[in-house]
Amino acid sequence: MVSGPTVDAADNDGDPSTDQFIILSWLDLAGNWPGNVPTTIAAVNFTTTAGFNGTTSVNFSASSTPPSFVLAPTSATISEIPATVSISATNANASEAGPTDGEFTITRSGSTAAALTVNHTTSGTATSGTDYTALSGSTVIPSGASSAQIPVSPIDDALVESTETVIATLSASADYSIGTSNATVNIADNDNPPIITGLIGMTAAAAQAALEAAGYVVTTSFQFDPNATPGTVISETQDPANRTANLVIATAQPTASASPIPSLSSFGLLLLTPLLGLVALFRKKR
Ligand SMILES: [Ca+2]
Ligand SMILES: [Ca+2]
Ligand SMILES: [Ca+2]
Ligand SMILES: [Ca+2]
Repeated sequence: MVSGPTVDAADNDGDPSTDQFIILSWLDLAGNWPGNVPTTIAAVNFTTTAGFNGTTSVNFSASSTPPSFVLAPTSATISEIPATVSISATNANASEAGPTDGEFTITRSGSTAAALTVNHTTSGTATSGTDYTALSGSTVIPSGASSAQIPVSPIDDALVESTETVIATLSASADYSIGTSNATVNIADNDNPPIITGLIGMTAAAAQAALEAAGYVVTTSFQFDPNATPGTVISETQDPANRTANLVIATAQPTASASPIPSLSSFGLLLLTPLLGLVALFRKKR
């Protein structure tokens, strides 16, 4: 290269500050021609500036040519394809216990020459700033790197909660296109519900509501009980560590009856026994 780059008075791209030129070589065509035409007079590497996307042209011209010679230039085009960025959960299991961080990772395709800022938003059932330290909303993939990590740091509170989600979603930008746009980190809870007392004798609905409000998942089973009002709780178990509770609910005492069934070839006697349910005894008709 003889000289440059030098700011050019031309404006080929709508931005007069960016046009530059370089002088590659002076050739003495009358004397020491370096070889047969076409010939290589220089190899030039172009690097696009950070944030450049799209295409631009490189034009060639000769400041003078000797008689009977012309330069027949063809423009070159430089294209920059925006990186494709994706997000994944490289540790999807965060926990209040510890606390133990989760982690998102943003990766990019293509050149790593320049740093790339990737913007993102958060959603999910976990509350930003309450259940976990709020994410900044933008992450820089440094120059020379093809990925960057985003830690998700749970805040260990005393609330009984279910496992909650943090969803990070990449935001659109002219600087990149988006591949996988979102990922989820789960935050496990570590708080046990208290034992709830006084449930026996309550209605099933009231007892279930009290347990669920405390953080239990409630199952129910049923039992004949001649001494209890149908629909009331007659016994219960609670397992705070597993957040489960089972309510045993009294059902109506069925009316005992016994009748032969003459149209069939057998007759039966139905015995209804409290607590043990329905027992049917049959005897073959002779
Ligand atoms: Ca929460
Ligand atoms: Ca929480
Ligand atoms: Ca906790
Ligand atoms: Ca909690």
